[in-house]
Amino acid sequence: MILDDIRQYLRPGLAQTTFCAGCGHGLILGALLRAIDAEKLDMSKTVFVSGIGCAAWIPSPHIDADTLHTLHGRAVAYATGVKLANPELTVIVVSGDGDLSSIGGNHLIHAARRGVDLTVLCANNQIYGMTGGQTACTTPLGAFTSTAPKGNVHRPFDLVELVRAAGSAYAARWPVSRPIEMTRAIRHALQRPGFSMVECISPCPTHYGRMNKQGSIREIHAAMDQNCITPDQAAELTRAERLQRIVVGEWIDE
Ligand SMILES: Cc1ncc(C[n+]2csc(CCOP(=O)(O)OP(=O)(O)O)c2C)c(N)n1
Ligand code: SF4
Ligand SMILES: [Mg+2]
Repeated sequence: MILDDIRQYLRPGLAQTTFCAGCGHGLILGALLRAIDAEKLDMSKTVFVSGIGCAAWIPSPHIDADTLHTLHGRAVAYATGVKLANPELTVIVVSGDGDLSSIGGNHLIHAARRGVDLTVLCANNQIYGMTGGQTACTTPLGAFTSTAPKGNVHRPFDLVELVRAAGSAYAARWPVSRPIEMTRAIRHALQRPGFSMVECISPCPTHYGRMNKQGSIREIHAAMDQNCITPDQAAELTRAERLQRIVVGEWIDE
């Protein structure tokens, strides 16, 4: 697909994005727009909802459609309201790991439990990027953050397992270094009625990368790619070992 095809979805007049150089969030925007184009979504009947954080800027201000940039942690609650008010709308939530699974964790699991017809993209950079790189509920064990200078002592949520256990019909996980798979997963999530979540693993070189000495963005992408394993490979590992890897794929629960 040529760039012009997805440029049509961008809000006119934007000179540049707000993301730092090397941030993965712009790649998630690209994957989302490619999925939207492939699915031929009617932008006049699509609403994008985000909370607060760098990831919340993925849809707003970039996408030329109705966007709700809401309170921190409340994106799923607003999205649920939009869907209930007008069930004909396609409602897409795009927000960060902190926004969706820390402060907003209850909204996420209960929307999954109720099967609210939403497509949720969680941009997981394993940290609170916007506010200075604090530990999140997704930060790996032992990782360095601005609030864990000696290494994080708490194990992270597995967000795919979390929403599946709550009742999500569809969940997927891909890093931004696998844009084709990520785009395909977003398409599948859009096609499926009920609650769907795609966890998009996204580097934050400014905070997480710097604090964990991850090197250049090229090295970060290479390491992310090497860290990916399939669910079959994950089955051979202990939970602690699994949480240090990126288990990629899609999980469909009818
Ligand atoms: C009620 C409330 N608490 C805290 C904040 C401060 N705050 C803004 S964004 C953010 C974390 C964002 O992290 P995440 O959703 O992971 O997005 P990222 O910036 O990492 O992409 C926090 C704690 C806030 N805006 N409102
Ligand atoms: S602080 Fe991190 S998450 Fe935020 S824009 Fe910069 S690289 Fe991206
Ligand atoms: Mg984050």
